[in-house]
Amino acid sequence: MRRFFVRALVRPLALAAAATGIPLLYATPVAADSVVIGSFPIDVSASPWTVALSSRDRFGGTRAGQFCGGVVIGRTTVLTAAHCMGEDVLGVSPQRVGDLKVIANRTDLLSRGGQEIPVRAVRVSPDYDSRTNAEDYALLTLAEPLPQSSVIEMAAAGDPAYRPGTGAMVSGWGDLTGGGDYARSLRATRLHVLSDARCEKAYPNGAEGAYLARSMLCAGEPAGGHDACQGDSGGPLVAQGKLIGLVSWGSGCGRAQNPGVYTRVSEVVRARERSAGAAVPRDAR
Ligand code: 4AZ
Repeated sequence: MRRFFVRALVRPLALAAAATGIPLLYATPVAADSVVIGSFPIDVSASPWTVALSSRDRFGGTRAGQFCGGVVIGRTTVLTAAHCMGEDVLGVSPQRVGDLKVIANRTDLLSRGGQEIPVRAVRVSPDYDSRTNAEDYALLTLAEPLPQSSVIEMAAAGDPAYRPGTGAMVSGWGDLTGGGDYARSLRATRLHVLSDARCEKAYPNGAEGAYLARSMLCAGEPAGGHDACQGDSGGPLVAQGKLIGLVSWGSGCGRAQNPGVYTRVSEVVRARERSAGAAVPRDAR
C-alpha cells in the first residue's frame, strides 16, 4: 500500500505543482489537511457488506493482516479495487499469496467474530489500467458462501443514487490521520456525491491521476474533512441502500480541494451484462 500511496497520491500533487508553478511543499501543508476527520465507529452489522482483505503472510498479524477493503456483492463474490491485487501492493501476484482471505462480519479486526474465508479465485478487471487507475475493480470468488444478509445490490447506470448531492457513506479500516494510523475497528464517514466537474478540476489531465468520469465517481465534502484514506481501498461507497463506488484513489485524505475518487460501480454492472458471465461470475448476479 505504501508504494501505491506514493504513486497515486504524490504524483498528482507533483503534476499540480508543475502546472501552477506553486512549490509542492507550499501546495501541500501536511499537518493541516491530511487528517481525516468526521469518521465514527460503526458495528459491522450496520454495514455487513463491508469486508477486510487479509494476508497475515504479507502484512503481519498485528491487524489480522488487513490491507484493503472489499464489498460482498454475491454470497461467494467480493468486489474490491484492482489496485489492491497489484504486485506493488502484495509484493507478488495474488495467485502467489497463499493465505489471501476475506474477513466478514467482524467489527474489531483482532476479535474472533464473523468469518475468515479463503479466496479461491481472483479476477482483475480486463479493462483495468494501472497507469490511469481506470476500471479499478477486481472480483474475488470465496471458498465458502457468506449469508445473503451480507450481500448489497449494485446501482446500475442511471440510478438516482449517482446524482451529485446524494448523501453517501464510506466504511473501512483505513488510515485515520493520513499518517499511517490504521484503524483496528471498523469506521465510517458520511459525504456526498460530487459533480464530475469537481474532480476534473481537482485532477486535470495528466499522465497519471486524471479523473475519468466514465469509470470514476467523485465524492467528498465541499469543506473537506470527510474522506476515505489509504487502507480503505476497495471498500464500499453506499447511497440510497445501493453500492455506487469502491474506494480507489485521491490526493491526500480529507483535503477540501481534492475529493476522493471512487470506482464507478455501474461500470462493473455494465461489464457483467456485456460479457454475460465471462468477466463477472454468475453468482455475482
Ligand atoms: C489509497 O492509497 C487511498 N482520499 C485511498 C483513498 C484515498 C486516497 C488514497 C482518497 O488507498
